Amino acid sequence: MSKNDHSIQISEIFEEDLVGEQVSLRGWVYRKRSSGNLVFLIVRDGTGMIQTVIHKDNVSEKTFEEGDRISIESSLKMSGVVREDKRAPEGYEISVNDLEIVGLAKPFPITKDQSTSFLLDQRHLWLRSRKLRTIMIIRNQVFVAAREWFKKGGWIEVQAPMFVSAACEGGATLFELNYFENQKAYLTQSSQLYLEALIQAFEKVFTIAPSFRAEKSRTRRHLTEFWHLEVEAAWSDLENIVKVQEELVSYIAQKVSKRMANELKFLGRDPEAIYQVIPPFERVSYDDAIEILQEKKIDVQWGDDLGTIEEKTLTMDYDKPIFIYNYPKQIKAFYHYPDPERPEIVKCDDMLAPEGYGEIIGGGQRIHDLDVLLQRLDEEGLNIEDYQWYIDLRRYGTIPHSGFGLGIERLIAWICKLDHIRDACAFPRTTTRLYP
Ligand code: NSS
Repeated sequence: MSKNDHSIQISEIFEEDLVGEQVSLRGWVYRKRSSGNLVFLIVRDGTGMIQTVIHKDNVSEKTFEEGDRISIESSLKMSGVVREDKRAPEGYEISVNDLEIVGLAKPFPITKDQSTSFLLDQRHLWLRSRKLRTIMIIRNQVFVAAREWFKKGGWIEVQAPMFVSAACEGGATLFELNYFENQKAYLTQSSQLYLEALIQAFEKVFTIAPSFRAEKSRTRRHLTEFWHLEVEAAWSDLENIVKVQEELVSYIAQKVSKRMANELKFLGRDPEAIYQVIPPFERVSYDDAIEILQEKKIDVQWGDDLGTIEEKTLTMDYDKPIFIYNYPKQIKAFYHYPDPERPEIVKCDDMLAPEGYGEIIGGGQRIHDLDVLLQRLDEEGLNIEDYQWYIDLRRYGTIPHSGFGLGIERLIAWICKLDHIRDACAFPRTTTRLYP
């Protein structure tokens, strides 16, 4: 490679005027086509794709041979001159004058029309596909936008442990493992209980971390390992935390729709529809939700949990998320704050995304009274010893507080209009998938 080359990333070709300039780039072969004296390579790097052409008359014999034998997904370094070319997919082309194969690829196993399970087995390679790269780049913007929103509001980012000694969301979905000296440990289902400790030092905290659920349910919206954005705020009640939820989700939706408009379009999602996700979101009490469902002839009684069909029916007439609030105590975890005027319900909320995507957030106000908490733990048959540190928080300067957890993959599945939650993350973990 010549020393004076301007080394670039592909996106720079579209952003800067480099026509006529000699450039060098590194990447992978996405597509290849040859005809006589010409080899066309579509080259991909971390920022984009560009058509390149190797003309036998313009290069050394060795370079042409390299171009001729290079295979799909081989890695390469090349130099050439940027040309404007209306026929090239992106309007630019590189006329190659030097090429070096870095890693010659074996015949790439992924071709057209392969089964979902084959593609999942080849996930480590399939991540190079346009669809998955597009989703992952949007996913990145979801993280970026979320952190921006928290930064603007003065929230503190914290981290909780992944190994825990007790359940947050009930024993049925706990992953158990052997810790040292015959101790049992579990993989965390939620960082919430730890965030409740941290707010007593920092007041407004959030974390973005994996959570684990041994969910037997094989659905389009359950993973066994998912990324969980969790928020906890001191001096905060249900209405307060509901506002935080709608502002956060709206901010992410607006930023992603603006910054990732082309990517969303490629996935079949109209960015404008996501841009319109602006507060306030409709608030429907659980009581009303049951009535609405019964009117729509759904077989559901007060006290039942809301499943996929119920959530889909409730959100059918909306094009942005809605809240269902104040669920019956018996279908919610022990930590929810019972309404003092109606102790059979708790001050909690779920945010449901439209178009059948369903619950993307679960949250609410927490019990801050020591005796009420002890009573709820007892009612749920939980071992008080396992929760002593958590109970302590009510002994030393307790405060009203609330929080929530947002499932990152569920949010992405809805924003990107995906058929299945597993495509919202790079290496999905489900009941039947642990490889690659
Ligand atoms: O069980 S949640 O409804 N609530 C909690 O875990 C609270 N402890 C969070 C908190 O208040 N800090 O889960 C919260 C969200 C839920 O709305 C989903 O969006 C997501 O976490 N979630 C999942 N996503 C993917 N797969 C599975 N299995 C899953 N379970 C929950």
